[in-house]
Amino acid sequence: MQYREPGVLLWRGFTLQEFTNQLFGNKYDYGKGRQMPIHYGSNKLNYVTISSTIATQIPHAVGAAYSLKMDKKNACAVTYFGDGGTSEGDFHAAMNFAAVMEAPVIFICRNNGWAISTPTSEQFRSDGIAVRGPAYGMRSIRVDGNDALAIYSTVHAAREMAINERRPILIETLTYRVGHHSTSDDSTKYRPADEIEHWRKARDPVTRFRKWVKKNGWWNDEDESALRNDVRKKVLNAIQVAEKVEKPPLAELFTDVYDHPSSNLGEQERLLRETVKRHPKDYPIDVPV
Ligand SMILES: Cc1ncc(C[n+]2csc(CCOP(=O)(O)OP(=O)(O)O)c2C)c(N)n1
Repeated sequence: MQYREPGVLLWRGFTLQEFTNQLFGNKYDYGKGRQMPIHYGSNKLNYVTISSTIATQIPHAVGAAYSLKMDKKNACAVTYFGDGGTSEGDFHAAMNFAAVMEAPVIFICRNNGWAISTPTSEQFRSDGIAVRGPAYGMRSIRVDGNDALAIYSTVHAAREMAINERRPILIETLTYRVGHHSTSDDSTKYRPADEIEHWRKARDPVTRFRKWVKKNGWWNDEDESALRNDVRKKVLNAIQVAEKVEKPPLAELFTDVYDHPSSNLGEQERLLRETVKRHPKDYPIDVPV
């Protein structure tokens, strides 16, 4: 997973409280407070922890898919990445490995035109990403990434192919990153404001989907404001609960990587405990040692 796919987790049933526990790094966070915010993961929901290190998850997904194939499981792996991720060596190694080993994996590339401030024109000269699939020996589907229904039927078809034929497939979703890359980015510094406004107003995928469900009589303004109020309340409640939960024990900072912690790790733990003891005012008392 990259960092723009919390929707997959929501869809699979990750609760708002589970999201919030991760954001607050409290003792119920499955990552034990050791990751940056938004790095969710769930064993139960088969969702490998988000990786901000661009593209590292792509070969991992191919390995997972190959293992599913060896175990004759009726399942496939799915991995997500941006256009920026395709400029990494990991992407190319993963694509080739998947094609040669015929691993049942769906690669979903979210081509939103920008990798932070780098436009796709400075990243590749190919016609987007979809053409790379056949070059490696796998099929590709290019789809309008702002059309929710088109995405649904594309992924549905891709999953059938990956599982029934036990082969990889690449999906390129064409879209535009209307938001800044992150809260520390100001995208008006490197692209025209009217371009952003055009996509925000004329091409917004939520507006488009809303129009469709309204036209079919499945949704109206009252439904929408009721849903918004309900979700706002649930989010605020989840925050209030999560912020009161104590942090994971300090000892957890040093577990789960090595079977036998190395001597320098032991030294770091000793130094940390000394520091906490020496500066009791600077460390919250709710951190168990
Ligand atoms: C290996 C690595 N190199 C650089 C970065 C810094 N970085 C963070 S996001 C990003 C851009 C990724 O491109 P894309 O997925 O297209 O991004 P977005 O659409 O989110 O802007 C970069 C270069 C990183 N996280 N990891």
